[in-house]
Amino acid sequence: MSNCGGRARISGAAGGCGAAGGGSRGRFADGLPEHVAEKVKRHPCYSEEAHHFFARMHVAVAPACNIQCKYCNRKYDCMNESRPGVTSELLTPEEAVEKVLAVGAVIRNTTVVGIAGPGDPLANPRQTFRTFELIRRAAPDMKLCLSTNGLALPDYVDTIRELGIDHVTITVNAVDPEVGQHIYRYVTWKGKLLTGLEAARVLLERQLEGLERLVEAGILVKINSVLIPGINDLHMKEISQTVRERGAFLHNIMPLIIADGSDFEREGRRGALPEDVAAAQEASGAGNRLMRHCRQCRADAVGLLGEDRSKEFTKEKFRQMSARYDPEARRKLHADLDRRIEKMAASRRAAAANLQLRQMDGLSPFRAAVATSGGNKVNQHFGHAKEFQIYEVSPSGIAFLTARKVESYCSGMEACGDDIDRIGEIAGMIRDCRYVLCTRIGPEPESALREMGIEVWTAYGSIEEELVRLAQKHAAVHAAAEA
Ligand code: CLF
Ligand code: SF4
Repeated sequence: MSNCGGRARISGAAGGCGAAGGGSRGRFADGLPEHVAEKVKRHPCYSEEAHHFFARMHVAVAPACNIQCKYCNRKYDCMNESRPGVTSELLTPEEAVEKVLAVGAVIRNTTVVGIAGPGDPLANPRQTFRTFELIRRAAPDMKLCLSTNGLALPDYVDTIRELGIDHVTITVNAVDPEVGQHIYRYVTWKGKLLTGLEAARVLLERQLEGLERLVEAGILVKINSVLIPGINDLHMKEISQTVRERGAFLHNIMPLIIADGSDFEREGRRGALPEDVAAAQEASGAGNRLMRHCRQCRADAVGLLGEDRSKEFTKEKFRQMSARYDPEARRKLHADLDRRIEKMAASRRAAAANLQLRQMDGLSPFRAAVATSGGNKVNQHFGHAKEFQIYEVSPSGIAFLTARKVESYCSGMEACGDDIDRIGEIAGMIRDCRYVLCTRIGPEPESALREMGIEVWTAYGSIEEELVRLAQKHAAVHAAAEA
């Protein structure tokens, strides 16, 4: 398995790779066995590089849940993989397959179908497995992915393997029942409602048993952990170590977002901040085995991780779609995207080499926020950006740190009023950055950013190439200031 450097480092010299082993064949070979590399190379959640090009979709077929997390309001989707406050349109297995064929026909770079709710997929085994079975027959080029709280997992490992489900996520928020007892209101187990320590102990035993058995069966397992300030923030390192020892492939530390109507809202708890997550990631020591590009998507998510196209595929809409699911056209596109990932990897290696040269000029490290809608390009107007990808540039390379969602202040449909409050909120989200890269920006936001010490770099093109150009300017300015 991969043993590359930390922070999904994009550096040839560091031998680094993406969150799950990078995107190029060479870099897969650096750390991952071939069969594992094959599994992750088109999975946007398991490979940081793949997520720029390949999309996933979720089908919401699983309404029930068998536990009650204190951060969850069950009016909405399961929060172990979803942002709070989102309600998905429930589908039958047959409708789900119809949707998969419609999405796969229109968004041909969709390579993964996940079931992540709206409740727990394994608390709804009939619907979940029937759906996977139908998809496997109708669209065998789709990878199958499952996300669960893990309570029922040991009972279904054989079924998961037999159905060819290659990727499973387990949400593990504690590896000590003393901690877990503060996270779960109850667990329903063998017809009983368990609470407190006993509930947390049973859930943990089942999660770890499920993890070990999946690993034995050769299935890649990702662990999601919801970081809850004051409860498990300092416990993340232990979680990371415990699950890695048992063979988990990847650890994803997700910030708690307080859901309306949840126990945690009533308790007056606060959500996790980007700095809480960064500190936990740093402490976990999981290095490249950390997922840093999760977008906490919806149980009916569609599209690249950074975009949400679910509204284009409501039941009413996908039923009327006539586009044909074309396996050959999909195969060609996927091969083409593989080549673009290769190109991106080469460009990252070149960037790393270039930055090493710049070290002679005294390049001081800096962070940059990139406005992008995917494709590994700077390609968004500042006001249209719905997220910023945060990179750190230093003499040892370019490191992808994380993606931060924002609410864009300009729809592009009409003159945007340069909403100062919204601009301030966005600037606050990227305040640790020295630069922002975007295709264009208005004078108001540019001056608001400058007041915060953030400079604007307008460009259109490869993120690495633009970051290298920016680094050259940054180093020159630095050298002039020193002189
Ligand atoms: Fe979906 Fe999850 Fe599979 Fe991905 S999501 S079931 S592993 S296909 Fe991905 Fe979304 Fe983060 Fe989940 S960005 S919330 S990690
Ligand atoms: Fe909610 Fe998901 Fe927890 Fe169930 S497992 S209570 S649906 S967050």
